[in-house]
Amino acid sequence: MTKPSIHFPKDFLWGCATSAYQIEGSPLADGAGPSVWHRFSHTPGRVQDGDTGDVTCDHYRRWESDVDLMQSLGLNSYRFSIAWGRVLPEGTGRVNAAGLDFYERLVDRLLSRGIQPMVTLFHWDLPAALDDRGGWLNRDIAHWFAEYANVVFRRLDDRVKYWTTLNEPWVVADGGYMHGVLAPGHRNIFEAPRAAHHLMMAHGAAVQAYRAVGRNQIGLVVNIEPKYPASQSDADLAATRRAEAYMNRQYLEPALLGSYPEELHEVFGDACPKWPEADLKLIKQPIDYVGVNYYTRAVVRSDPTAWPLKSTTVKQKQHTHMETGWEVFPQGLVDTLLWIRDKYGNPPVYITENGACFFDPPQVEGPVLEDPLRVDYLRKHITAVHTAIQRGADIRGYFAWSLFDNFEWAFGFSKRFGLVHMNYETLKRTLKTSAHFYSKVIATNGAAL
Ligand code: NCW
Ligand code: CA
Repeated sequence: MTKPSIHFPKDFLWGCATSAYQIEGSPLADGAGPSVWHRFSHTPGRVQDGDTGDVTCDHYRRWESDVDLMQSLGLNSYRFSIAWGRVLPEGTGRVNAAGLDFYERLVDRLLSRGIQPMVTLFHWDLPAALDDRGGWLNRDIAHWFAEYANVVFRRLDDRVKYWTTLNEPWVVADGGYMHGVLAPGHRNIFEAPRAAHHLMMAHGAAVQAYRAVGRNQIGLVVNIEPKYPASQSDADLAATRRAEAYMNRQYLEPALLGSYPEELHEVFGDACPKWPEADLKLIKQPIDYVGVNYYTRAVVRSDPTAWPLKSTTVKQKQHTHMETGWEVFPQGLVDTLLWIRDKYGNPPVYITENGACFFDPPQVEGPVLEDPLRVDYLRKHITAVHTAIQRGADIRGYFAWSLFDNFEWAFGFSKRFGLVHMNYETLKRTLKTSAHFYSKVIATNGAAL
């Protein structure tokens, strides 16, 4: 018996994803203004081993050969982000032509190689000048973001079909304002829900701006980590709902339904603000797709001593874990995609990130680096996407995170997610087995799984 071969819909997008600060390097080149990540990484103690994005993959200078590399892998799409501070060095006001030119050349080269760009406007590198004005804590940021978005739309919407406002607003609010492990490094339960709300207002304002000038598709990218109760006790079930409201529904619900989950009151307590109806109206703009970043799940147990959620994640020892500590759980991707299908009216969905962080075994010899755990991860998760499609979820594309190993935020270069290995001394790019595997999956539209 051979298993029936898998085929994805015609016109399915197969891509890889990256972000500006993680791969570009040259963060201040050609008139760019510094970002909060530039500041944060240059603050001693903030990033592991003192790593910074000053050079990283040097993509800012190697973009041409990097696009050739993507073409050689057979990608039909590529998801990247624009550094706000390259386009508007002070965040608002003066446009830096050289910054826009860089992205325009990149888009043109991608298109000339048959690769559709999917452009993210914000993947965490807020201009430092705006942080000085309060950053995500200042309500005005919705206007600042729409101004920036508008500049980019006017220049590139004739060629870019897929736009994203924000990447993973939860990570910005939680890592940047609640726990302080990501830029700008605040740890304040009163700030986190404000930052989250202003992120969502910025999303809404940018979508609104897009409807005035844009002709194509715009969406929001959220990280979804499905939550499963550790037991059926009332306490564990309630803890699971809290965790899921905080991480997953806090962003999808206002964007798609126009309200915040009730459970946020239990999460934030006295720090839970009440927002004007007009804000929620702004946030709930019709969007063309939902972008889902999926890596792992969490099994949740109630724990009254744990700040701030009063719950903890129970490690599932029977399963493989990534170097980030994340459990490998492909069924969670099926569950997530079916949950979105059912809860939000089956919107078009792109898997905008999915991938694995493992140490690559040392290269013995030859041009290829073996990464069997990553191959296994990709095979199981892409198969999960196919299962969800067969059950009626409207999935339009899949982007592997990441094209190369890169600057993994507070972990610096210690964590590798790439299908292509990066030698940070020589900047040589070497394909891993996972890159070859993914290439075959694309070439056969899934049959090689
Ligand atoms: S949430 C997260 N990631 C990885 C990142 O490379 C990508 O930019 C994100 O969209 C892969 O997918 C998302 N990384 C979280 C980093 C948290 C670091 C916390 C450090 C604590 C010491
Ligand atoms: Ca290092």
